[in-house]
Amino acid sequence: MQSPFNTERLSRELTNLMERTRDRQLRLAVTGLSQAGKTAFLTSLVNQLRHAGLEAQLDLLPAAREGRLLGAQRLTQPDLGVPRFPYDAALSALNAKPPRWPEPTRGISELRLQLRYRPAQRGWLTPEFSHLTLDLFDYPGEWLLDLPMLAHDFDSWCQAQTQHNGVHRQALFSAWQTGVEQLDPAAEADEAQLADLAAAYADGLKQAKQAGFSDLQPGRFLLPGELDGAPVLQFFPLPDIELSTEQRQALPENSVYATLAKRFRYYQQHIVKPFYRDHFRRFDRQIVLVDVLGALNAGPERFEDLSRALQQLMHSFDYGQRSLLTRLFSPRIDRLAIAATKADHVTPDQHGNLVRLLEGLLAEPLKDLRFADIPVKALSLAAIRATQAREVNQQGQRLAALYGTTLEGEEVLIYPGDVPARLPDEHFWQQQGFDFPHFRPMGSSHEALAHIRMDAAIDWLLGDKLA
Ligand SMILES: Nc1nc2c(ncn2[C@@H]2O[C@H](COP(=O)(O)OP(=O)(O)OP(=O)(O)O)[C@@H](O)[C@H]2O)c(=O)[nH]1
Ligand SMILES: [Mg+2]
Repeated sequence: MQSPFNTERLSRELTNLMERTRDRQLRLAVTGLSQAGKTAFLTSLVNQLRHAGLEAQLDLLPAAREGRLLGAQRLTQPDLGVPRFPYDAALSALNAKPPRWPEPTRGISELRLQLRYRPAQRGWLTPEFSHLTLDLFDYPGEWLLDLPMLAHDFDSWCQAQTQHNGVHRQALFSAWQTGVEQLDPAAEADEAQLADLAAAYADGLKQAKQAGFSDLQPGRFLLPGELDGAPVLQFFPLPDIELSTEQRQALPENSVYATLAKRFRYYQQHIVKPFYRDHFRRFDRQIVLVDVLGALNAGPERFEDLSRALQQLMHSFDYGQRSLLTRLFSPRIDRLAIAATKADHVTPDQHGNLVRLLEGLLAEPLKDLRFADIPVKALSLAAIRATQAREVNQQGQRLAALYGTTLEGEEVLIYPGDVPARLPDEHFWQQQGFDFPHFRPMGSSHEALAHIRMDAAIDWLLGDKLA
């Protein structure tokens, strides 16, 4: 009879044990532009994990389905100088009467969770319970689009910013445009004039945000925080400068051009870089959230604008060796998810198309990710489901519909429209309306938050660590 203490088995057990102790920490970056659904996703993620093993619906997460995931506790976060992610405030809003969505995020926050689970396979040395520490952070989406700014110098940034030629968007910047056209880049800088023009530019950005545009830089102009009024926020792009590179560089330091270029560089070095160094320096897994449906609802110019903003963003997050982020901060990431959020705004039969549309929107970055051999999963989800899928009978036909309560408190039963399976063309915009209201969250009191495919997202992002 073979002795159970053979060396091969012992060494296997030891390797297993070492892996268990080493790999038990994960930093997850939740990325998405302003209003993409980051805070809702994080709130739901924490909520589902805390209710795992109880009433959370996590059938697509094997550790939960098999009853091995026992729950999650909040731990003291590593960085004591950063506010804690306001999970309780978010839940109070969702459970208020009437329920409200959590507030838009105005600053950075962090959360450390400890997940407790029973390993799937037990050996001699495997403990009965294991833990996984999950580090999460939240920030205003406005700040994320500053990352692509690091790839520019002042001249190329000016060019990129003044290429937006959609009529609606241009109209929002008309006050700034009129002022900047009269500005001579070679003239001596007048502080008050630059401050006024910067304020007009910031105003254009704020209006563009209100109007549903996504491609908005610099992000701190929208949410300046403690930098409000500081000269570092008093710059803007200069359109169509009719000077050669040599002529520009020869301009005196106190010229309009040199002053704006200096502030641009200061913004890059002292605002953008530290934000990325401190928070995106290291993460293991990433989920990119995109409000595809919101853009579809807002029409062709907004949709184009979202597409442009995403291309830029994903280009900066490109994980190949030469990418900007890799060169600057060398994060190591081994898995990525892209998700179309707020999928509860369309009927379930449209979810397949929604994923295909998301893949179409991110086609170029997806190619790069494949080339870099980083596994990617595309899905549609609703972190906090606000509608119920129903069927209605119309002239003997059963049709899919959504039931929910609008933000104004009106109960509605609607069919919001068909999601195109590929990037919409002119025909789509002309022929097919797409229209849905914003829904009020349903409230959950003591239960886990209702969701769509949060379990699939959790499984992809950390399921393998709970094996
Ligand atoms: N129906 C529905 N609406 C959602 C869902 N998630 C987010 N929303 C809506 O989208 C809005 C923005 O979501 P947030 O999670 O605050 O977005 P964010 O990415 O954190 O935005 P910033 O903090 O501004 O960067 C919410 O106020 C809701 O109106 C969802 O799962 N379902
Ligand atoms: Mg937020």
